[in-house]
Amino acid sequence: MAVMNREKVGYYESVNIIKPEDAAVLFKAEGHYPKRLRVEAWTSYRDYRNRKYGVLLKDGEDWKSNRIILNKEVISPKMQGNFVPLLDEVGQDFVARVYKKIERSGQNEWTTDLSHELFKYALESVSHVLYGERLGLLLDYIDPDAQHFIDCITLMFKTTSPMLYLPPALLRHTGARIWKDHVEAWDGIFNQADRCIQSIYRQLRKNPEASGKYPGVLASLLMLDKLSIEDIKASITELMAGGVDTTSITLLWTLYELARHPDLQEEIRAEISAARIASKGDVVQMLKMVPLLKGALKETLRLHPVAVSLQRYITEDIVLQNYHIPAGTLVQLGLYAMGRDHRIFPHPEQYRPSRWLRSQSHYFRSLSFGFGPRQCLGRRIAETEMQLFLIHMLENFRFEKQRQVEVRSTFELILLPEKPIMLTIKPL
Ligand code: HEM
Ligand code: 2DC
Repeated sequence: MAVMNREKVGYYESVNIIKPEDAAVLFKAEGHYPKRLRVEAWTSYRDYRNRKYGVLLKDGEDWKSNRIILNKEVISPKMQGNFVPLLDEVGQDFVARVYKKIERSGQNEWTTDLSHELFKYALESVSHVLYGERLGLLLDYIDPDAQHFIDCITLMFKTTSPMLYLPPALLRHTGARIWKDHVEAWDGIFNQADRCIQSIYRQLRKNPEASGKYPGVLASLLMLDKLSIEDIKASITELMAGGVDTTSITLLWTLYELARHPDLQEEIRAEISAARIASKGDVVQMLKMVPLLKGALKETLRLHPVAVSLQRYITEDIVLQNYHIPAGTLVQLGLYAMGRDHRIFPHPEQYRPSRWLRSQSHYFRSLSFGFGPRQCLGRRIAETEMQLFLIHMLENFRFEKQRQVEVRSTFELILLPEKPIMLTIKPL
């Protein structure tokens, strides 16, 4: 396999790399306003509907000034303490829901494709953090609007990928189905997010004094009064939409791997039990005592990354493998390829969370959430939400898989399992 190559896909040209040493050079040359590949379908929709770009789609100084304010409320370690109780509550409710499903099955176990339940868990979690309120998605009755929102996100991703290679402007003018579906999907996403945002906004106007309780990201941003309402809306919508398929699919892959590795599942369960006892009810403390669990999530994302690649337009000339690459070039780091390269990860086909423990060097190898100031804004929420989910689930259930068939990934803008993953869940 070539270590580096130039390619022209559709209408953009890029240099592709996979080695950690090259990644280090790339990220040193990303400049003050790191810029990734522009997803034209997403910007076209906003231009078409006259909606503002959020932090995902902004660039330059506008991106930086918004991102700095959002960082404080969304990704700073200080916020972890506020998010933990909110996410912990959702995790507990999910466990209760699984017990109910097991009871109803009448067989003391539940065999299922968990993906739809996980979508609801993820949306409930991110909404609790953003709005400080529960949507109630883990109850028996599902709000059709919430279900529609979830379906719209899936459709939005699915319709984006063909448009990476066909200019949306062209599709729009020829009235193509794919563009229409894409617009419908984003309309559904924005309508639902607008409803949630409006409801919090009205409550805040009626009852402006702080109650002492953490009010959620949206209310914090509104009270801070440093971003315009339109900027806040745009980024909150992106956070809400970005918070569903990403974490739910990663959790599904993790349960799949743990079901295939029962001894490892037991080892992580033991780590969790010990951490539960040692932390004496302090959940924030507990999260600092589960390195193998965190390694499992990194290992899942190594083999099953959400983003197939990271990209940057470099702002200065660089040299990679003796090739001179001029400023302005789009450089793509193949995350999926890197995660499966034996020169970078010995025995890459093996799921081995222990390779992420402190004893080893991880120099530019842990890049699933991107890197630097442009890395995933939802990272802290995602990590906390996934860790708490696995803690609660492993404390209560054992996960098994019927046949040992390899499930591969398919590309629908993000990487997804190519077929349903069936798991059997049993009470411990
Ligand atoms: C950006 C991965 C979950 C919101 C990104 C990027 C990656 C990524 C690779 C690009 C980073 C870069 O270019 O360096 C993931 C993974 C997730 C996850 C692996 C979970 C397993 C989430 C969640 C949210 C979210 C839960 C929202 C709560 C965003 C946003 C950006 C982003 C807003 C754009 C940030 C910017 O451009 O400044 N994510 N993500 N992500 N993600 Fe995530
Ligand atoms: C897809 O060639 C493949 O986190 C393209 O939560 C290059 C590319 C560009 C941007 C990447 C995208 C890929 C995959 C999905 C990512 C996206 C940036 C953010 C987005 C990685 C690698 C994602 C899933 C966000 C989505 C938020 C949105 C729904 C509001």
